[in-house]
Amino acid sequence: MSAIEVNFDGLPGPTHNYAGLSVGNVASQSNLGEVSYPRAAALQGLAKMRAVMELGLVQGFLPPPLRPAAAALRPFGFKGSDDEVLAAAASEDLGLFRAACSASSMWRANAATVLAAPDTADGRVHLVSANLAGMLHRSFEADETFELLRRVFPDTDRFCVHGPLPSARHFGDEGAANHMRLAASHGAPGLNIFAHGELRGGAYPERQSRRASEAVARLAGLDGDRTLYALQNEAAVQAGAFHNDVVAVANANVLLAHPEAFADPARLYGALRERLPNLHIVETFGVSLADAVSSYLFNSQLVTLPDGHMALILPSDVKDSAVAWKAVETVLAADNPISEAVVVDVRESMRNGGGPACLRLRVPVDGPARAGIDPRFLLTPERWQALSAVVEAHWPERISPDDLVDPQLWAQARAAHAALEAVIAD
Ligand code: SUG
Repeated sequence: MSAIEVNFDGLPGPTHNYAGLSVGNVASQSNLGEVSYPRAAALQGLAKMRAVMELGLVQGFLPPPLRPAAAALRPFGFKGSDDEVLAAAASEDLGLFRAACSASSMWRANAATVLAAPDTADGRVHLVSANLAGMLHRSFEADETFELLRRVFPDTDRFCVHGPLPSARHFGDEGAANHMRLAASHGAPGLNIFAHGELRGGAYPERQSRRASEAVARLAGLDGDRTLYALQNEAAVQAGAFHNDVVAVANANVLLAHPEAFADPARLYGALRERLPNLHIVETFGVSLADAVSSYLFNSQLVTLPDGHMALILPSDVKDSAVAWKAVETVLAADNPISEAVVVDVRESMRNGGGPACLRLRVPVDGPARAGIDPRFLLTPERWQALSAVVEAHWPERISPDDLVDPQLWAQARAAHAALEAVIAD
């Protein structure tokens, strides 16, 4: 089997809510305090996974960790049973408590940076768990993600799963959201592009540090000649594109990018063209940074279909924006490998700043590596049905901000988590 890419989608967890936790994330901030619909969020996520499977692609999923995370609160001095810990945190430090309730693990593009086997020194796929040090609620995910990835990729002859970098702002690492790979095909040696921020004093935090990207490249043993670092454009970060995957997406030999994504696009594109002669750089014009951030046009998944063409998997919000949809039509009509647009509804995730590309972690594998993935995390129609049934039975229909402190919600979330684990173990 030739090399393919498996998309592992994060399943939105039963505590999905709008607590406005992410400073600099326009959607998260503007939906603060709104009622959320966790069951709909998970079913939308599952429908997207199904749509990708139906394109003939291999689809995986990653379950959410248990939330609220009483364990994450204990280091702050809260004691007693899990309910006692949660109740004390809710009354003494509501912000910390809310961070422990977030279902933000659904955005698995932030789980890890994945380095393809043809690019690494030892020929294994390397996954470097992200520390997500820039946001408190997201930093709680890092160790659990490391554990989960070791479970999903147990074959150490094919995969090397690294723990997160030390958790400090100096090493802020947001995983695959700030990494792109370009190559003649998934199985060919690639160019690894790390898009990073810098402390420039803007109002919104720059989450990915260059030092972290360099450490990731070092850990995987990437070839320095084929590794590029690109500074994100400050205007893009301050417009809400703190993750580069909100303004650019790459697949094989195609890069679709907003003209203002990078601080120095001419230098980056020149370096890429020099190293990859059959590269297509697809730029859109007439879409402002604000349009890009509100529609998440560039947060589409760009995937290679079994017939070799590429499809863009877009959030329905792109269809709602005349200017973004016009850009899609222009891209489809132009001379490039992108021939199809698939529209998915991931509105619950979008309202917290997560589009189709945020929801998935892409893992390039050849035949033996694919066989080394724990099959319980790969979707079949039957497993998809079983997951949907668990969600229907256990995920709360709606959560309003006050519900988060209700012990009944905590009990429901624990039952949902146990039921999901039972399906995985089956
Ligand atoms: O880290 N939202 C996420 C969205 C992540 C988007 N991921 C990518 N672009 N790859 C974040 O800001 C909101 C949670 C809240 O407000 O409750 C949140 O964490």
